Amino acid sequence: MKTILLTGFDPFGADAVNPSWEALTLLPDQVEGARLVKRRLPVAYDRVAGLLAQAVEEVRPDAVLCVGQAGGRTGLTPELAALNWKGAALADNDGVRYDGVPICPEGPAAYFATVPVKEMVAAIQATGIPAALSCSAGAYVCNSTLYHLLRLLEARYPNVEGGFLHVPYACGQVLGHPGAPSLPLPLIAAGIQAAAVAVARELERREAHP
Ligand code: PCA
Repeated sequence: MKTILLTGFDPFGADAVNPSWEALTLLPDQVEGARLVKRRLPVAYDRVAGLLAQAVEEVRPDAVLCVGQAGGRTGLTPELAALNWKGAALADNDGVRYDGVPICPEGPAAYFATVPVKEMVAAIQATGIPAALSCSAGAYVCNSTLYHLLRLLEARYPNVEGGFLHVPYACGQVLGHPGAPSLPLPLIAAGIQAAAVAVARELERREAHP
């Protein structure tokens, strides 16, 4: 049985909840082909790398899929890559703000996700939930999280797949964001589950045909 580490985030900005974590609490601990281990991360540029490294060391997963909120998106969006860049008008939950600087001055310009992003999109869409490939994770904490994750996996766990899935607002949040698109939380959870199953299938395929 494969193990997939799924992470979600604390709420940030003006929101009282973060659908990435709320949805993970609705997921079972096991899906077709994989055990799911869930962890919650702070929205903190300077702490996510250490916490992720700790979680990977402890869980020893076969794949890591981080999940975060992307308010304004209409569907679930696996991220293609992480850029070596951080900067946003909004400070993180520790009060840290970056103005557009490299995440890791000695690191590469970008890392591609190593989870099967196109298969994840297809698997989510097959459940009737909107999904599309995203070519930019932005420049806030989620992009930094994916960059740190992929850098860690490349250096220390080259057989572990890594990726990121952004999810839209959950319906309950849109009173605070008039006109913004949203999905019911159970559908966001079902989409994340479909993506995790696609990752598990890929892990099995890779094992059968290395
Ligand atoms: N979304 C933010 C950070 C935490 C989250 O859930 C982002 O997209 O960077």
